[in-house]
Amino acid sequence: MKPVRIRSLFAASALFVACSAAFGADKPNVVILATGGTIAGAGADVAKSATYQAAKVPVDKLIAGIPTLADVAQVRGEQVFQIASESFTNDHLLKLGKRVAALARQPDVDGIVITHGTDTLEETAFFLNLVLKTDKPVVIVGSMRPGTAMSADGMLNLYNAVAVAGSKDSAGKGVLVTLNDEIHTGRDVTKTVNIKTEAFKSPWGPLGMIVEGKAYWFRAPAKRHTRGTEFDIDAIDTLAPVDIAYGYGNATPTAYRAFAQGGARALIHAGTGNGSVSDAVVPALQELRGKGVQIIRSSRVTGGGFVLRNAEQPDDKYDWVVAHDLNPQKARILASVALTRTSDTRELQRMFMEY
Ligand code: DAS
Repeated sequence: MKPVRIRSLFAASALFVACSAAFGADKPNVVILATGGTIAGAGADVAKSATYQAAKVPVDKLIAGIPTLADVAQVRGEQVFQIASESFTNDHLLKLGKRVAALARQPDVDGIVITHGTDTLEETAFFLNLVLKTDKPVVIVGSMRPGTAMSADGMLNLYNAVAVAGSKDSAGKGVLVTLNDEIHTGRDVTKTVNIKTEAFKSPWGPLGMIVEGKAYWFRAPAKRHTRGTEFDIDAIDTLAPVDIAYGYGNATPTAYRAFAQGGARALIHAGTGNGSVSDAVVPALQELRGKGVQIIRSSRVTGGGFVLRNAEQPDDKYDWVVAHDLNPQKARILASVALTRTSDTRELQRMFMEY
């Protein structure tokens, strides 16, 4: 059999992509907003799936690397940032959120995908879930391996994210996160493993699965989100500074005082057990509360369960807030958004129970 000349093979696939795009007119319009991360990473050795540089591959190359995207959607890309997500700031969240909101208002946009580093993906997902007033699918995706590594997961994760974002069934479910064939709510999902492709879990389980480009749904979010939110990204120009301090044996008040000194309007206590606070720290938190700093008890124990008000600490007496089932990093996001609307403890507690 005569060997197929690469040129003709390349021409054939280019023709295929062009045709697919042309025939895609009846396909949903999905915009991919790229921010960086491992899904845009590149390494020097196919055998090294954990040694690479994040945030190297531009969005157009990510799209070109998956010709079959044209089977599920008309896709175009925007490079919003090109950073590793551990370097996200509140300003990045606001800029990204405002861009997503603007695109969601466009009648020619059916769904939005955000490619993102995995380290703080859960924070961005919860933030957008809180502030985007849209029913349109917004799907955040990352990968645990760079595209240069064997068994890289980014290509299929991105294909799946586009398929979910282009599906009418995805509408009205809030901000979604898809990796490793699962679909999670941006509210619950968290990174539980730092070096495997099965890295993301939700304490209350995924919403569904995506298999061969088709979404299968098994539950719906129970908390307020997107269309049902009282927060509006277009009315927020600054997020409140909120910091997190860990609880552990031999803990001291130093970090809490330093954060307050640095301007924190709320402190998230990542407590032991049910958000417990060491006797060595309680007086400092009471003093800081007296100076107007909100104290919010979360727990370093994650994976299911929640901090119960007035159980481990007299929250009513101390005028403190409990983060309910939100882990410390998610509690920081909600506090940063909530404090743009109120400093009232009872109102803050309502928000932590409803979102
Ligand atoms: N540093 C990680 C980040 O950008 C890489 C990744 O896993 O995406 O979040």
